[in-house]
Amino acid sequence: MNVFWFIPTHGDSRYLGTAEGGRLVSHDYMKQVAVAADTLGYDGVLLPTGRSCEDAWVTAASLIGETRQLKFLIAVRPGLSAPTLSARMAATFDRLSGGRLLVNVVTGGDPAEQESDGIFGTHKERYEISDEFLKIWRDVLGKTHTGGETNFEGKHLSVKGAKALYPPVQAPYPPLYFGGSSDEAIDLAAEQVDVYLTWGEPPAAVAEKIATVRARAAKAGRTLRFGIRLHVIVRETTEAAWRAADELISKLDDDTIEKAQKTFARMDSEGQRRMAALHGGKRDKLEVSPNLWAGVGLVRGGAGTALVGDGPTVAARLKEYADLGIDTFILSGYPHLEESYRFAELVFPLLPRKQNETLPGFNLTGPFGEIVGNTHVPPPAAK
Ligand code: FMN
Repeated sequence: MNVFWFIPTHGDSRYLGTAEGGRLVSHDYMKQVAVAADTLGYDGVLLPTGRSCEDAWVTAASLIGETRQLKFLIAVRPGLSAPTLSARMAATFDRLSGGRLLVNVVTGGDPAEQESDGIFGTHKERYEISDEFLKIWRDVLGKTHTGGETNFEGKHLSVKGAKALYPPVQAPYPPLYFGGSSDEAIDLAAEQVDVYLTWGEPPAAVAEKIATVRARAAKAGRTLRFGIRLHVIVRETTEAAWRAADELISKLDDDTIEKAQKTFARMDSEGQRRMAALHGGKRDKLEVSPNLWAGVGLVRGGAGTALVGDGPTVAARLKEYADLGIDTFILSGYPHLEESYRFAELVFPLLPRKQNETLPGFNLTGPFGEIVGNTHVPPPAAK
């Protein structure tokens, strides 16, 4: 299992839908979250993209020197930048970070936001652009190792004699992750990306999606890996976890929910439609599958579900997804700093994953905990 955390570049909250307990997401704060994820042994962090986020490339670049092993899964919207520029940025980032770049290709699902960025095509046309973008991007980076130029003439994008001179550390290029649930998205994933990501739908729906993507990839002679994006609310007891879920939306009023749902309804993202359909904007039936809670999606776009429970329960639910073929879990919790610790303490020991032995602290002998009476080390925790 690969376990990732999340850099909250669009804000961090203690209670959803209100500024109460909200937190300034400064560079210092993002650094704290990144350093926590790095030292706790998370494999990477996701940085989203969009007009509500601090820029993912700039933010991630500012965190390279603060971290040692953490990978940066940077969201990139094709259409917003030239594929050659994006390829060169990827090569530079991969070189400067010693091979710690992963790219999350996201076409974007809000026409209003896209138009505000000068992208006026339909959903289908946006995916055509993503397809052409990736063909150029992959070819340009591939040729940094072998030499040669890229010539491509597409419906939307064309380049002549394109090249990048400095190869990325990872060959042929940093792994491509991808999120999107529409038919066009699945075709694109099947043909061009390495890891298909889904938001946290119930296991039966995820199983269906995986089967569809696998079958289409097989037609293209390819195999993909799979990942899932979920929030987590984990506490020492399942009762306490459900109380924490209720608290998270305890200051959220109905007007705010309605406003958010109206915005989601104008989007043309199939993935967003599937997320919103889980709760229909109503608070009364938020446990949409055992321990899977859709409360976050009442106001948050995109990833809208959380696994709720004590450590063993959440670990068991994650293993359920793993059994379906998911190997990468991109998690988050509010607030992101404290919850990164909470999840690592309560769930990491229960997951089938290798501890990174190069991490600071790994070789300390422990047991951990403050010395008792200046003399005795505290007894080991009961298992
Ligand atoms: N869209 C963004 O604009 N920015 C993001 O950072 C972003 N991150 C995503 C992360 C995951 C795990 C997934 C599954 C999707 C993400 N998306 C993001 C949504 C994609 O842009 C997707 O292309 C969009 O929902 C429309 O595609 P669809 O109609 O194929 O679902």
